[in-house]
Amino acid sequence: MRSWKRPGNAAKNATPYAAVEWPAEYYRMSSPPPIVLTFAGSDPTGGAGLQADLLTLASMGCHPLSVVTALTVQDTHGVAALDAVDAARVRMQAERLLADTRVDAIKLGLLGSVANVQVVAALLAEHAEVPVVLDPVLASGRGDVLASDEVIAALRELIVPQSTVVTPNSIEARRLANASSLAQSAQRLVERGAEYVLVTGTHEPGSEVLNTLYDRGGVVREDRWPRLPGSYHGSGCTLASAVAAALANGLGVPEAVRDAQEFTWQTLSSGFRAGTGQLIPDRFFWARETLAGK
Ligand code: PXL
Repeated sequence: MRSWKRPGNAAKNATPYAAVEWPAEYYRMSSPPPIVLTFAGSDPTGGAGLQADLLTLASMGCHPLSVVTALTVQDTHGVAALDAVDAARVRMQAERLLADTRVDAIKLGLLGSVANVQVVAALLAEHAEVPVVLDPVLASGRGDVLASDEVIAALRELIVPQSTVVTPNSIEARRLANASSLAQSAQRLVERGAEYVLVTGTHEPGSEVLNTLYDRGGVVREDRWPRLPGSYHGSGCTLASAVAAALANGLGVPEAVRDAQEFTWQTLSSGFRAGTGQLIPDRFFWARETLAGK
């Protein structure tokens, strides 16, 4: 297993962080970092949503640009309120950034309304060369509803066809594709135009979590992970952002998916209790490990 540690760099060994190796492709000390644009809802807990994306992208050596699509009120127990940002404001935020800054990958999380989905779809069409990772946020891991049937239909029709990788959990895969088996769900999403579909298996039974990457030809890779005992807030956002970060760092999709799973599993196994509810994934586990001399 690849270890996620801060880059070894002899010139920087004076800092307490610098003792260990980091995969070179994730951290180029002398060139500007890859840039990833995320469209996401704010989660004030820092567990999921926009804040999860920013932490993950930064930890994986990218500079994050962000467009806020929704505001939530929540704690580590659940979502108390959700308001979509006005679609014209979403468009303005994104247009300013895209006119000014090169973007190496785009990550989509909670979009909040059909109008926002339409705005994002139009922007993607104008920037078709940029890889797109779609996390189809339909509900939180705890079951809070985060997308209406109309939003789900709009994602299916307008965003899935423009996605490089869609990263549904098994519940989202079935709902997004209107299918019962996971393989059939993935196939339908690919038929709709998604290049790859990564279905995660956290919600399926078993002592291991099976994540499966599909493309037009069927299964591309299967990865099994020991099931962790905790309940985590933000694992899906972390995984999708990690895929986007790895793509922005120049990896192909199967390799990006492998590294993203490994990164995410480590954030979960280092998860911590911030509030009294779900655990928060530690996107900077490697910095704390290094500081602790592990
Ligand atoms: O975990 C999905 C998710 C995404 N985005 C926001 C969220 C959540 C889950 O609660 O609040 C803003």
